Amino acid sequence: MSKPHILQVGPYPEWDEVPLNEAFTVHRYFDAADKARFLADVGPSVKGIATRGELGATRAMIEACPGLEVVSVYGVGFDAVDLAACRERGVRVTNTPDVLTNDVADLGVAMMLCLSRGMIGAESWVKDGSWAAKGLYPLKRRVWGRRAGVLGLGRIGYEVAKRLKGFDLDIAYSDVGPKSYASDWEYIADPVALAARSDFLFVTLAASAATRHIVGRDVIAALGAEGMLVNISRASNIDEEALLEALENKTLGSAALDVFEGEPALNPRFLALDNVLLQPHHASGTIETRKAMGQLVRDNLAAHFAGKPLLTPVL
Ligand code: 8YV
Repeated sequence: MSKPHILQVGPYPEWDEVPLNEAFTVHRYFDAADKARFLADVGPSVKGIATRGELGATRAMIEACPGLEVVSVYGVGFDAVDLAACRERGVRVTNTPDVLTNDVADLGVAMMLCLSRGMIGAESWVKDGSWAAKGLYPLKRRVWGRRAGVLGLGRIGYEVAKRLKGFDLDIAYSDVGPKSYASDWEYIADPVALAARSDFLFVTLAASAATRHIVGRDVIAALGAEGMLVNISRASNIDEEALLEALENKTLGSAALDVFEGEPALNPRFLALDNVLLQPHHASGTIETRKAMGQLVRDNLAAHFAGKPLLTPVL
């Protein structure tokens, strides 16, 4: 039996490339010099798209593949997939929820600890000889006992809150409604009010058109000069211009960010700041989790082409 043709939008680790190529005829979009021409050439044979969370699948890509049946996303976030285009053509969409939840939550909490305690600067202080030459490292801010807000108490937000509880933080959250599984934590519907009572504000919302810039000037102002914003979701959830201005003017204390508009080419203004911790969108980036994500991408494709139910359907 001939192998289904797959359009692979971005690279995967070797341990995923090998089994993907065994099971499918793979067309590597990211290697193509002339993307439009490549799509015109291979599109008619493509039945499935394997993509990454941040790359998704555009309408142009979807429309270039008239026989497309399924899009399998390596990531929980599917905001970069044109769902309307998929719906119009009856294309199924899958993602990789659950397997990455704990790693993403770990990185969010690690960023809070690292930035609050000044660990990056402290290491430089040791390595560049400042400790010996200048003496003690400047004092930083405590984490335990302070107030944390979690904006979006889905799977990842819940795991963040659970971890914060271990650090004796006073936790509140915001979501479309109170959650039955969060009775220990205060529910605050309004993100501005949540920010106003938080020292640390975690953004853990699934991104969509409805959540675009949900963290705007008002939320950032409410978090204030002593507050820290932690984003492990998508850049589109934050008004990045307002964030940069607030960090530059010090009307926001600090920000720990794993995601950026236009990443990996982030706004160079971020690089000049001394009140940020910048990470290269790697909250799910552990070997264990990425192996599980790759497996789930392939299992969803295999299930679809075997006529079986999808494991983790989005559409
Ligand atoms: C991945 C992600 O970094 O799950 C998501 O939505 O953004 C991340 O886990 C990304 O999808 C890998 O390309």
